[in-house]
Amino acid sequence: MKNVRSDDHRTHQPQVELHDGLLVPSFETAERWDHIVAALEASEHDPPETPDAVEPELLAAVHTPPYLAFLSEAFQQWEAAGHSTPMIPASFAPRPTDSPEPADIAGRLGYFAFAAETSITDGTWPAVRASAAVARTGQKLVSAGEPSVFALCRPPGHHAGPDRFGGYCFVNNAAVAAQGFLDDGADQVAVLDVDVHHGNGTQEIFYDRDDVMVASIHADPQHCFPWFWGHPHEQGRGVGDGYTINRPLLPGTRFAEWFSTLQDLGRTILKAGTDALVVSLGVDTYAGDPLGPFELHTPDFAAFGRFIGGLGLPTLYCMEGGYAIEAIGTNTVAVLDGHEDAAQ
Ligand code: SP5
Ligand code: ZN
Repeated sequence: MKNVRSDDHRTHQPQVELHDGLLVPSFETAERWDHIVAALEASEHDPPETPDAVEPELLAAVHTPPYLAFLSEAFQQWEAAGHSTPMIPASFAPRPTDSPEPADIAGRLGYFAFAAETSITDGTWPAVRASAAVARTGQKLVSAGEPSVFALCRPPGHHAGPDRFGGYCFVNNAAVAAQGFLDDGADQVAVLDVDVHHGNGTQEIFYDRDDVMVASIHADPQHCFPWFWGHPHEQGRGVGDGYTINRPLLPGTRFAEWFSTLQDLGRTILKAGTDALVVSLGVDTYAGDPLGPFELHTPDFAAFGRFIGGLGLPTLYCMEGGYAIEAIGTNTVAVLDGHEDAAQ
């Protein structure tokens, strides 16, 4: 399977995150990307494709212009205010809000954030743009006839909503790809989100729409981040009613139950007349993951990939989470190899 990746992710170097009341070393690191690349290279995957820049208009189709302006200039405004520390939001706007966007950078930071574990640093914005470009380039390859492509996005994207960052995500790469499929001729797209955390950002971006189905299987938000989204009653709104599907499962869930739920989502996606599939591929469902309470093992990832390959849909995988650093590459490549086995 072709893969798309960019070294430009490396400028995003979050040092610390707020975790259980302490600033600890970031879980989301450049090293995650290195381990995935090492596993790709060890298993004879195609040499990488490098991305073309992502069109600003496409970013603006899934995010608001004020939010994109904030991301692009945040760290410079922070420095101009005399800071050199990472930007960590500490105050949050109610939603909905009638408040205008604050002028002060600390206020802007909270206005466009929903969680405090994610920091913005000097090189965040170029890395975020490169990550979206990786997704867009992968999507264009699939739209041009490549049966399946892996977009090695970093930072991840599925928690990023129209105008909020959090959960290590800034621009929603999967949403960029889904919108890109539509722009390039698809009528009906599905995003299948298998990261252990609910993809609240993707859900919010497409909540009112019937051209992108968003289906997510994740740890029950009663027990797991992002806490406030991902319940079964969240089903979409207006013409989008029925096009958001949430299947939360309890902490401790093992492969058998996870997979039967997933098969159900796969059938629903096929029935919707899907032309192209975006898989938000988090491997933080792994039993050894420090941030996910599910109990999947490496062979389970291969079985998952075989199932997706068997759906026979043009498929783009976008990398999301996965924090068991020693296993992230093996598990990710197990999915891709499983897919190729089934698709042949
Ligand atoms: C893309 C992605 O996987 N983002 C995940 C972001 C998770 N951030 C917050 C995690 C909070 C975990 N708290 C667990 C407490 C265990 N003692
Ligand atoms: Zn996750």
